[in-house]
Amino acid sequence: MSMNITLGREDIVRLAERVEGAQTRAYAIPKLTDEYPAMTIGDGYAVQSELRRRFIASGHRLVGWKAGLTSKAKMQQMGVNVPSIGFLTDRMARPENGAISTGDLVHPRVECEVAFVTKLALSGPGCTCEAVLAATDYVLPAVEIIDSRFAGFKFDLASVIADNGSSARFVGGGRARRPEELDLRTLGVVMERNGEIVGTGASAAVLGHPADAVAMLVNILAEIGETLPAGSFVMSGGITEAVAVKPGDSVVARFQELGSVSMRFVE
Ligand code: 0L1
Ligand code: MG
Repeated sequence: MSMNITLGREDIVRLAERVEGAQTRAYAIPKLTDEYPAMTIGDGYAVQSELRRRFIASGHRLVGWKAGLTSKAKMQQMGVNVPSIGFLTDRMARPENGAISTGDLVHPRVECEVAFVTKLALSGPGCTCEAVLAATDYVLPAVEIIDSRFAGFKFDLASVIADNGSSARFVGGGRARRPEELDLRTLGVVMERNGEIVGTGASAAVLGHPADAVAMLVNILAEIGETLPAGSFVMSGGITEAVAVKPGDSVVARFQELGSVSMRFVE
């Protein structure tokens, strides 16, 4: 890792256990910097990597990665100024049109994202938008269900990275399309909750181009000593602000050219 890690191994493991407990038993915890005020972004990724190691050791399969906090709207909403990444496992995937339980989540929110599925491996540093597009098999519309484990969604970047970028669930759907058939910068997106429009946006909200967000993700992966294998599922970041959901809500994300993704939330 080329990031600045200040925490010792014991603290990293302790914090990963704390985040894992909050994620798997769905309870809110204070942000980690309350106890470790000098925690760096590198420390956040060290805790996230330990969390990933623990999940994989207990049988979860890594299926891809997510870019987070990639739009101005999200950075403003959350009071941070640098994007982040998190990992995705098979246990977080939910089928399209399905019922998603909220009993095992703290305070879920939904965001519309363009997802990429890769056919070639990518590695940084120096990964570019063009390299991402050349390595992409197809893109599809997706909804990320984020669920910060921090009380009141109050956190800073180091804490949210340790909490795996608030990753909780994700749903891919709609129509898979080849990236060269579309202008990925200008796709319009509408988010509906119970038939009411609760968010609108254009895919350019994500760092100007969703593939730029994926390139950024690959470059951060290089900093933590990882690469993106072929066959990865990558979410490029929320296009609209995140919207809270509760049991009884149904959500439809409509993407121009890519179709829609639906789900409902239950106890
Ligand atoms: O995917 C995201 O942009 C979420 C980043 C983490 C911040 C949050 O919990 O909203
Ligand atoms: Mg997201």
